[in-house]
Amino acid sequence: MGRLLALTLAYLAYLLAAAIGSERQQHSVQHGPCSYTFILPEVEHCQPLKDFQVTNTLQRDSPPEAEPGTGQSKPVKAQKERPSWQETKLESLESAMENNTQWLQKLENFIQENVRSGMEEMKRAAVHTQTAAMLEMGTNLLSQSAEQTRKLTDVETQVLNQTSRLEIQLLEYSLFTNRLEKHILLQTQEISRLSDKNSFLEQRLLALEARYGKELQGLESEKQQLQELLERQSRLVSQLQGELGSTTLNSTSLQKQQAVLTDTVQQLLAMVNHCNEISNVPKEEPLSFRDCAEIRQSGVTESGIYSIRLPNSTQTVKVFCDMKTRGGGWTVLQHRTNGSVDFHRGWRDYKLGFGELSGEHWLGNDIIHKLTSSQEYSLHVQLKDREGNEAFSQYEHFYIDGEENNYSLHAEHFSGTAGRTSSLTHTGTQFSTKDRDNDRCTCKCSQLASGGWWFEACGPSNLNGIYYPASSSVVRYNGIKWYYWKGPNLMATTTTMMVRPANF
Ligand SMILES: [Ca+2]
Repeated sequence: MGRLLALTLAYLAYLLAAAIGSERQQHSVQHGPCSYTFILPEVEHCQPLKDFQVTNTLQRDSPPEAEPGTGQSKPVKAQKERPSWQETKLESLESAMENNTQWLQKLENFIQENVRSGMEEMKRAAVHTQTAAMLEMGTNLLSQSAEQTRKLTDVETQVLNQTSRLEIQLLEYSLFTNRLEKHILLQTQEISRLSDKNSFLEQRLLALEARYGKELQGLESEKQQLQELLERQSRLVSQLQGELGSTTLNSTSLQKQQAVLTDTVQQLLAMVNHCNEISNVPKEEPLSFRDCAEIRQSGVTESGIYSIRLPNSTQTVKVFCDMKTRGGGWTVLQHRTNGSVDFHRGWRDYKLGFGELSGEHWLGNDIIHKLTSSQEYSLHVQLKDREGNEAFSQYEHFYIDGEENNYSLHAEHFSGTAGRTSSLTHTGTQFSTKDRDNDRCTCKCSQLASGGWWFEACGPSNLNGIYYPASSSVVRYNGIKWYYWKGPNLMATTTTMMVRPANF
């Protein structure tokens, strides 16, 4: 194709040159339907150079057939034959013309073939492209059609389903309506039957009323008589009930009199007991002593129950005074001897005191606080084991705080024979009972060890633990304890805690 284009361009250039030189001498040649015009060189008006040779301005497809010895023989021949140069020129032009004609025919053929083949190729390509586009469009249309068909099918299915549901519902409604109609019919029949029966019964009732009207009147008068009789009987019953009530009252008053008599007898017995007790108790001192020490200092030497007036208070309390131990004058705070009193008690009991002054008792934390905080007191702890061995622990400075500080313990300057180390916990330990846990244990010592005491966690002593008899052989951890004397468990022990002014 490139070559074809070059040839075409060359030919066009030639045609252009011919047009430019149209004023010059032209020669036209008709070849079939085509005509060709040529411009011939005008040699007659110019003097050619020596080395210039006029040649055909047109190029041949192939070089002219070589004539042997043409180059050198031409001038010779010209000289020999001397044909006119125009004839020669004409001949050469004719031959060139022929060559050109042939060349143009070839070119035309070539162009026609190329055009034909190009057109066919273009047609084929166009057909191919169109076919592919058509195929693609067809495919798209098919797929769209399939999609639409599927959607239509879905819609159709839904409509069918809906329709069938509606049909079923309609059927059910019609069945229900039929049943209702039947039921209504039956009810209507029943109502008519009942109304018939009702009218029949009404007629019968009217007949019966007419028939039994007289009998009814008789019965009513009889009923009135019976009512009157019933009222009379009721009045009689009321009278009888009144009589019964008065009889019961008499019985109750008799029972009350009996109870009063019993009380009187008990009071008399109590008075007799009290008189006996008073006769046993030594003569009380005037209520001006603040503790047993003052009573002892007043000359009293017999142990027993005495009244004292608490310091800075008008309150008088009864206490047991030990007038024998180490010079006497001891106010007893606590005493255990036989286990007759339960010491596993709550906060309030330990606050106010409990037990028998002449026997086992706890004087009471409020009294102990008021007494020991009024001046400096010593504490004496007297112990006796089940074999009768005695020992003591003494604290020269002793007092307890008030309830606001949970009766905290203060006991210092220890001495004595009941262990080389003090069994009382250190200063500041608070008092705990089973219902008031003030110890330093995550447990509740008062519940574990029993009784109320200055438990730390839970500490080496508890003189308010459970009193175990001498026969007990198992070691208990909730019994009476004064650890540094006899270990964790004292049995059948006698204990006494008592205070006396430090300067006694
Ligand atoms: Ca605790």
